[in-house]
Amino acid sequence: MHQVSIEQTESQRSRVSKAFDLMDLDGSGELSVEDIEALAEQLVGRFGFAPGSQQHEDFRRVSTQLWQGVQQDIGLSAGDKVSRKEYVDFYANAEPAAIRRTLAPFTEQLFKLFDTDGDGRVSKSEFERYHRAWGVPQDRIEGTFEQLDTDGSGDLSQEELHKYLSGFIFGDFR
Ligand SMILES: [Ca+2]
Ligand SMILES: [Ca+2]
Ligand SMILES: [Ca+2]
Repeated sequence: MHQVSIEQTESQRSRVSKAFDLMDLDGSGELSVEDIEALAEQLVGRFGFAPGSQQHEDFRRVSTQLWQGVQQDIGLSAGDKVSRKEYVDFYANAEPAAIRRTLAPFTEQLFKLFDTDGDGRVSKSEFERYHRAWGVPQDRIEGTFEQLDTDGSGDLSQEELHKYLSGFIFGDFR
């Protein structure tokens, strides 16, 4: 039993570490506010929203909130950068509720970007549209969608999308 839990911890650490790489856009080995701003620019650009648009501004705001949340979680102050070790040590062991709190404003905003018809659900075609812009192959998009649609409703709720984003940013599907 003990053996298994060590392995789980190790694989969780490696997932969080990969998520860190994804966020550390300039590859400096530390997360800074510049990384988060660049990530926000990149994401919004992929959705096709121009700099200065409302969507762009909203997204910058929630990205800053996400960044502040990460710093608070880890116990740093405003100007500090976040090292890989600090990030992994915290998020590999974080409670899902803590992650949810940190990620919520970001998830809600990103959900609005996905949900282009504003019906409160992300349909498969809304999900595909975004991922095609990243050049993700169709079979992988479909596989991911099926995996995320845990209740099999054929579309994604905010809850289901949250798990996906949580995996990207903090290294696990929760
Ligand atoms: Ca960096
Ligand atoms: Ca929709
Ligand atoms: Ca669903």
